[in-house]
This record gives sequence, C-alpha cells and structure tokens, in this order.
Amino acid sequence: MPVITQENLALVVTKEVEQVRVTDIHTHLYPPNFGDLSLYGIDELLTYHYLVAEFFRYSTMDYEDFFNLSKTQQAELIFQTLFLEHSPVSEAQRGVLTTLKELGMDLNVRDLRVFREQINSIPAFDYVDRIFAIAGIKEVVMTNDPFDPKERQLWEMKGNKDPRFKAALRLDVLLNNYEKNYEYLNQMGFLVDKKLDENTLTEIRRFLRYWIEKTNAVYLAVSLPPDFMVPEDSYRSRILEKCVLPICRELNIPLALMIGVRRSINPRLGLAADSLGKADIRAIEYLCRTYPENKFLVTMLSRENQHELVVTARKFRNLMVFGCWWFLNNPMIVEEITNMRLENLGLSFIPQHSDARVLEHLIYKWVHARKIIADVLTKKYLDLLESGWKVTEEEIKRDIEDLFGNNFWKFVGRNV
Ligand code: FIX
Ligand code: ZN
Repeated sequence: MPVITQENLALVVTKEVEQVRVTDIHTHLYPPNFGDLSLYGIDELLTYHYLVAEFFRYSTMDYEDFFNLSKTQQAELIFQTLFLEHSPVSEAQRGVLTTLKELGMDLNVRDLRVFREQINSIPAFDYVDRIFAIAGIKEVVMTNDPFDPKERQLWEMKGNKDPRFKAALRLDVLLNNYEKNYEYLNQMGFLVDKKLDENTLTEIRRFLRYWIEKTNAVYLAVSLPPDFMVPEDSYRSRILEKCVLPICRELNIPLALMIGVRRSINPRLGLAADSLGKADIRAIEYLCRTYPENKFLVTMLSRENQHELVVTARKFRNLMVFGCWWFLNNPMIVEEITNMRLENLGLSFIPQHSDARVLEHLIYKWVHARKIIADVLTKKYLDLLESGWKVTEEEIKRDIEDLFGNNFWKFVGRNV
C-alpha cells in the first residue's frame, strides 16, 4: 500500500472508484428471462425518453407521426437529428457516445447501421455479463410493478432466477391512484373496497406481504408528486400510514420515497412527458419523526430540495439520502449535490443510482458518475492531507466501497 501524498492521491482515488463494483440501487432493468421487458441494443438506447424529448427540441415533426414509426425508424431519425445535424453535447447524447466507445466501437464511423450490426454480433447469452463487467456492476435493483399485467404474469409464471437482479416493489398505483384501481386488487384476489374500512386495510397488507415474498423485494418504493403531504385526509396518506409503514416494520424493509415528479405535463410526449416541482420537506420530517422504527430511502427531483434534504438527514438516522435522480443526473448538478452531501453527511449517503432503462445505460451512467465522484472525493481527501491527517489506501477503499454499495446494504439490514 503506497503512502498517500498530494501527488498520488488523485490516482489512488480514481483507481479505487473505477475498480469498485457497484450496487445500483434504482434501475428499470429486468433479468433476461423477463423477455421483452428486458431492453437492450442501439435502437433502445437511441429511443430513450430523455433523447425523444431532446429530438423534439429540434424537430417540427408531428408527435403522433413519430410515435407511429417503428423503433428502428425512430432511432434513425434521432441519430440523424441529434448526432449528425447537431453536435451531441447534452448529457444523454454524450451518454450514447460513451456507451459506444466503451463497447469498443469506432465513433468516427458515424453510421448507425454499422453500430447496430456490431452490437448485434455480440453473443446474446453472455451479453448481460459483458455489460455488467464493462460497467463494473455487482448487482442492480429493479422497479417491479405488481399492477403491470405483463410483469405480474412473469412473476407468477417464471419468477426471477438471476441473483444479480434484486426486486423493489413499486407502489405508485396503490398509493397515488387507489380510487381508480382498487377493483384491480379485487381481480387479483384481494377483497378490498373503495372505502378504506378495516377489512380493506387488512387485505391491502396481505397484498403487500404476498408481493414482497413473491419478489423477495429489498425495499418498497413509490414516486410522488411535489404536493406529497402526510398526514392528510387522502387515500395515499391513509394507505401509507395504515398499511405500507406497518408492513415495512413487520418485515424490516425500507420504503423508498422518490419525491417531486409531475407526471405527463405534455401528454403528447409519452414516456418523456414528465416534469418536476419543489416538494415540501415537512412530509419527510413527519415520517422520520413519527416512525423511528421505519427506514426511509429518499431522493428528491428538484435541485431546490437538495439542501433541506441533507439537513433533514442530519436529524434522522432512519433517513438515507440516495442518488441524483433523472433531471439532476447532469455533471454540474451531480458535482454540486455530491459536494453538499459530503460536507453535511460525511460518507453516510448513497451518491448515485443509474435509473437505467436499457441494459447498456449502465455503462455511461456509471462511467460519468464515477468520474465526478472521484474528482469530488479527491478534493475532500486533499483537504484532509493539508490539515495534516494521513489517509491510507485501505481507508480510501473502505470509504468508496461504503458509498457504492455497503451503505445501502447496511441500511437495508440484510444481504440477499
Ligand atoms: O419514476 C421513476 O422511477 C423515474 O425514474 C422514471 O419513471 C423516469 O421515467 C426515468 O426513467 C428517469 O430516469
Ligand atoms: Zn426510475
């Protein structure tokens, strides 16, 4: 182990950050045996909803006409518009370049058909292994929606056989839209009523237990609008306090709150239609204070919420801050937020998740994140050296392993 000096510090930190195998705590990936739910390949990469939104910044094409095209045609249009007619400087555009480069492609070819052929020629059977290896991923946590008929059927018929894919049970439909979907629960065999009477609450708890057990979920999760408030007189607040939190306590499982999304502000954009807003931190304060036996993983979508979120985490040890979510996953904002978290919370947070929807997203999301986190960490260790505090390579490795995986597993309280 070398003595860490101001001269070799950056090299050591960068090496450790590049080598650490990541637990990616929030993705939209699925194991290969989930068939067409599991997305991969250049056409999926190019039709990522981040890029669809950016395509319409330049194109005057009718939204419907675009969405009526085949995936390949959409990908061709996006490649032409975002990569050939303009330089691909946005974070999502640059992400495609990083991905292709790491897959060994010659970017100067600039020919989508060639990229497609080269990617398709990689043998399918070890594709996941290969992408995980390039991205340095140990395991990913999925987003599993028991209200999605296709996904539900896969869990009922096949289940997940790949231990690198961990489940997280997504409760958006249950919590954000109960009144429109309760009959769906009845069809699944849970005898609930629109009115949240005692019997209904018992059945909702049975539904949660059933799905946690079936998926072996490592946490429950919900995305929430900026006006999320608890306690309040709403289905969401009552189901949360009377069903979700008690089950989390009973089974010792955290609840992830992903707060600040405003869905479908321009519905014509499909999956790309969502936006954000600043939320009220008092909902998190209430939950952490009232339910000290519950564990909350929290990420917030608005940049304006980040400072109060870290301050709140200083007050509650049952609150684990995670990730720079979605519109925050830009280098300038990731750098700012990571600095803020280190300065307020030390190393007791989870700096990033990928939100990958397409398998290869793991590559660019983590190449970009690792670079920023390594740079920010290097400056923090430099401050320590300048104050006369010596750090060893082992300590740096330990800290980095905590940030990229161990903090999550310690918080979850089990390693599955
Ligand atoms: O709700 C979520 O988990 C969001 O991350 C996604 O729904 C969103 O579309 C996304 O992919 C953001 O990165
Ligand atoms: Zn997500």
